[in-house]
Amino acid sequence: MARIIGAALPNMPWQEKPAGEKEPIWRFDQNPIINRFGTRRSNSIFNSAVVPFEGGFKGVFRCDSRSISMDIFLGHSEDGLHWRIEEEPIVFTGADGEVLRKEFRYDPRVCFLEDRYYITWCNGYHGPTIGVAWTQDFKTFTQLENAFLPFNRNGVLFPRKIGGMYMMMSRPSDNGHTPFGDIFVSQSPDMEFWGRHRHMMGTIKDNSSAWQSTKVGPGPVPIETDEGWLLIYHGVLTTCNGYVYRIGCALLDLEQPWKVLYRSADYLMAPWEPYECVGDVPNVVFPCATLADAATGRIAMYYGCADTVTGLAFTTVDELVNFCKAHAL
Ligand code: BMA
Repeated sequence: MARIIGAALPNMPWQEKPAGEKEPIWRFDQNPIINRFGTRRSNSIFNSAVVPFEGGFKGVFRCDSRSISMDIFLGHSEDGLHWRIEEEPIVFTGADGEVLRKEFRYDPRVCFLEDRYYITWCNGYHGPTIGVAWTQDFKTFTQLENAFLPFNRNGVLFPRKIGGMYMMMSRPSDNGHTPFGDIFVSQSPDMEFWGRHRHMMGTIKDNSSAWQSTKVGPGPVPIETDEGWLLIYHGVLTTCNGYVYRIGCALLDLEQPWKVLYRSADYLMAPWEPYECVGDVPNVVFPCATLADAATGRIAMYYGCADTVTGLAFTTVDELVNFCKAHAL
């Protein structure tokens, strides 16, 4: 039995695995939990992050507007299922105006680390790079320096220091729809200066796992387990009709997380349901957050569906660890 190292979260959303279900992860039976009309001006709400906060939940949501501007918005929920999303994007404060300069913001992750919640997102600064900010109360938000030079996407923090350093995964990219991409992990003593970049995980170019042959990118903040860091990530295949985004999982070494212990050859989840196959960008499942209960091993995963709506799926630490090992590359 694998064990989550972390806090108990008895009030997280949960549904038992349906009788007869063969998959290692199962969708909430009322998906999608957030439709495209979550705010007055939204075109789509997807690729979003959720954390427990003061007995309830806070979220940072990617809402694309009716003019198709991309920004991140605060959301509030008692149960993790029903959300009230604010009408105006999050306002950040920061010392240097250059840091606050924004072209666009999307695909947020939220990571509780030490005494605060760090938000990382794809931040437009002469092209996409990784924005970083923190909050302690979800009322004021302090933006720090961008972690990297452009072009980069999918900045995802580890939830504690490792070897005395903060660690962040990212996926260097180009300025467009990037037809390549590997996951790297970088270290920082202070959340500002990032270095010691290590290659973690590349694409699979042979026939053994083609769903992740074009690019891969880290998804939610990794979950610490006694078997290693549990990483849920996305993998992309190029087809004659464009990209298909699927979800896989891997176990990383606890002390040297750029070392992959197990990685699934089979995808964990793929766009199968109509709301995942049809939308503004068809055939996309894109995970950005999990909630986990260390007492029971339950995991709830929030994911964007077809770049249009937000879905929720359930699994357990045992299901994922066994899956990584059973189908290891
Ligand atoms: C990626 C990002 C994601 C998006 C995905 C599929 O490059 O832009 O936000 O979900 O493409 O369109």
